[in-house]
Amino acid sequence: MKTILSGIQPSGKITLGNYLGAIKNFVEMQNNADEDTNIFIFIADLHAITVYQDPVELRKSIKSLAAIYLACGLDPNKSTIFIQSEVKEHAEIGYLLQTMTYVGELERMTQYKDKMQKQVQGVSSALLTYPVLMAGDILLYNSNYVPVGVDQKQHLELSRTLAERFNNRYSETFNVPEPIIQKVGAKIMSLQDPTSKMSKSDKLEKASIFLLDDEATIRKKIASAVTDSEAKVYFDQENKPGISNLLTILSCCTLKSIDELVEDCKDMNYGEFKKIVADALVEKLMPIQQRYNEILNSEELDLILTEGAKKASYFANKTITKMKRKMGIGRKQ
Ligand code: AQP
Repeated sequence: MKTILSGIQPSGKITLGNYLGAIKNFVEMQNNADEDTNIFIFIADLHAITVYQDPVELRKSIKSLAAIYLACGLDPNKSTIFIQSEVKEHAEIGYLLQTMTYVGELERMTQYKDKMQKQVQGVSSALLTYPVLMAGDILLYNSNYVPVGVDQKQHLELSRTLAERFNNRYSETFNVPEPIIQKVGAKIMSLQDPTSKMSKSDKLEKASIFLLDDEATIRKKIASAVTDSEAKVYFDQENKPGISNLLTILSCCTLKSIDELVEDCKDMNYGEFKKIVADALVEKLMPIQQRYNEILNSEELDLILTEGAKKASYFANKTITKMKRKMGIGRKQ
């Protein structure tokens, strides 16, 4: 039996980066998985509150992300889809693992340092301990594989360390999880600053394509994407980050290789090239949006989430009971 697990935070509007770097990958893995594979995909609401979220907006974002998962092709008959906070063992394992994590291991995390810099006041302690909660998410289901974007690699490394530490300190309990990072699309960049990652929390609206952006907005954002002055389409991450990012997006949407696309687009000016990218995005995202609108207010969505939480809780409870027994806390069960 193999287990695959991943999740996304409902911390804002889901971006094209979240889709190409994560959700699209979840769906492919689900569709290629054999009968012997258990897949858990969750909505990481406990992670989202490491920075303040407006409660009304957060609740809307949770439901919206669930509908996006389904609209993108996650199938509740093949994947267990649930909300993290509805499986109470996530918070519990987070604490158990904190007791085995060193402060220094957390203070070195790049994402923590970045977010610290952006937030001048009121940095919560949960922002520091977030990677332990993430390790807990992974170990709770004894996951073997975790599909993530490249920005999560360092956090996944901590999950591996903690799995090994628990196994060595107590006895063999956890698989040591491996990240699955796809070759193209693992880091979609901001359209306005193509040297930094496209992010939900980017304050600049036109830096990100959101999965639910309408056609006109998508076209406008691609048209205003930052490029360079050379006016020649080819891939060079270092010297042409804007064009390289658009080529990556086009490759993910069309499933053509970057080399093939460079050949197709080499005689185009940037205006023509951007139109091709926008067309491909519209073609990819419009059917997803149509399904999203059908699913969002359906009763089915709630039923799927209730069923998912029930199934996830069953596995999570088994792990927590085993951990407590090995750690010597509570009464022996
Ligand atoms: N730009 C990106 N390119 C490729 N993959 C990405 N991911 C995020 N941005 C990109 C992947 O999406 C998954 C879910 O991410 P998350 O919501 O748990 O946290 P994040 O990485 O912090 O995402 P954001 O969009 O940057 O959110 P905020 O702004 O709230 O911090 C992960 O697998 C991630 O790699």
